[in-house]
Amino acid sequence: CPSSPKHPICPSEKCGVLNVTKITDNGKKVRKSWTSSWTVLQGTSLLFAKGQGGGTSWFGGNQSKPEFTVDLRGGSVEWASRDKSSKKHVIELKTRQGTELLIQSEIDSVINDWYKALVETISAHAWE
Ligand code: I3S
Repeated sequence: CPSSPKHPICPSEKCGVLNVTKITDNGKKVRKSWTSSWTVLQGTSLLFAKGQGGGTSWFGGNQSKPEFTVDLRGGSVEWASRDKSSKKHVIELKTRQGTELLIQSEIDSVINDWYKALVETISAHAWE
């Protein structure tokens, strides 16, 4: 995982900056709000920290916590249909808890790698 000057620590298999919005929260539809998030895949958890310009404080250190975490076990991932977003390269992630997220990057190779990583994580833990 490449480190960046703003995020020197990457303790996980995969991390990077992605555009993210929730569309459903525990089964309830919510208004879209795209934000750029530092995203970390750690085991079966996907963690998001809001904002990429927040100085050194980051949840890999000891000062701050992730903004939001989802458990990938029992979830599903697919490429979002055009009615979900007008953006390119959008992944739709659904959790067992009934939260749906859209995850996007303008860079094909970046989003394709995330897609693979999410599919692998979900299928590797399918029986948990
Ligand atoms: O699915 P929608 O409602 O077309 O999503 C768009 C809106 O969330 C829009 O914000 P407001 O209508 O709340 O101002 C966002 O700016 C757009 O990015 C959303 O659409 P895309 O197609 O970019 O996901």
